[in-house]
Amino acid sequence: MGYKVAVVGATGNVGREMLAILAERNFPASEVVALASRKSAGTECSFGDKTLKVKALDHYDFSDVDICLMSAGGSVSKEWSPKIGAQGAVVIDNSSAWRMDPDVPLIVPEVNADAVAGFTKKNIIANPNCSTAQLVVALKPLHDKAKIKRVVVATYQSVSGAGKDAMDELFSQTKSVFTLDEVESKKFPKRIAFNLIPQIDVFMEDGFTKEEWKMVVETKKILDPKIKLVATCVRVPVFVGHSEAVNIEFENPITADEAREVLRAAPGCLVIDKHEPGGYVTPYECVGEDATYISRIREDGTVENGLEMWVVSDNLRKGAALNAVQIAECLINRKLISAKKQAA
Ligand code: 2RA
Repeated sequence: MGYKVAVVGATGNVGREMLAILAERNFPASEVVALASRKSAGTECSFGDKTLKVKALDHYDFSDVDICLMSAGGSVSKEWSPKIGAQGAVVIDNSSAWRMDPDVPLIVPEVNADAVAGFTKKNIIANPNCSTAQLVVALKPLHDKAKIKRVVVATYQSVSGAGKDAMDELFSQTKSVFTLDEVESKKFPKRIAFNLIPQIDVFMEDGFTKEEWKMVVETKKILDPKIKLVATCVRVPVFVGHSEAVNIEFENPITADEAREVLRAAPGCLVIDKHEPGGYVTPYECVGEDATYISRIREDGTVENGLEMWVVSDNLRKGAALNAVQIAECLINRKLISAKKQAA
């Protein structure tokens, strides 16, 4: 028995990663279809060692599709996820369109897998923002151990979070700097090569950006609404891999050693934390990996029950595509969906 899986947005950074991860993990698919806009229809994309012909979303019949992994942006999801869900396919959406909808579960399997059962209301499950996903994977074991009161996080987010064109811009700007050509910025408000931009997404009334707001509201929905969180999200000239400097205040005491111990045992976490040059993870090393890496764990003596840590993960994988595939696996493992077309 296999599941028919559709990947919508198959030609984007995350869509391509979804296809790669479905193949890598031998997902029990009877068929995988790659869908994208009419402009991309007819192009080819990889699915493991196979090549798929990209089909146009706008006339596709989802009536025999079991699972739809969607990474095509919020407006496409707003229009298409209800239609696809109404045809009986479970939509796992990577955009922000449905994350705060009370009838749509927002899921990171290592953190709140039980909530996935709520998908039946709209047949839609939301994937969190990439910077939220890696954060809650690291916070969850610590919250269970010593109850988190407040989190202050600064993120250092790679350009792949802004799409393929943004990666191309970093590449061309970096070259231009060396050839003294004019450095122009289209995908970012200012030049990104050898620079840092303290703005991801649009500014809100209160001076925070939407990316920073997402980290607050999504962490509350996934982990615990009582946790106070404030974020500063920064774009950095790195192609793939988001990094986060995290400061945590707990209700109860917890030492750095105790934190290291619970993190080492926690699902999805990999602690690399030696007090020596190179004894920590950098974005360069996380690319292509599934883990949420935690380094630089240390007590913060400036507050009661304080802790500092460094969290790094591949934003295209755990931050998006891997988490979506893991949600699909969770549905199957918990027997919450069955394949429409049983094996003959
Ligand atoms: C970014 N988290 O990094 C946002 C969306 N992927 O641009």
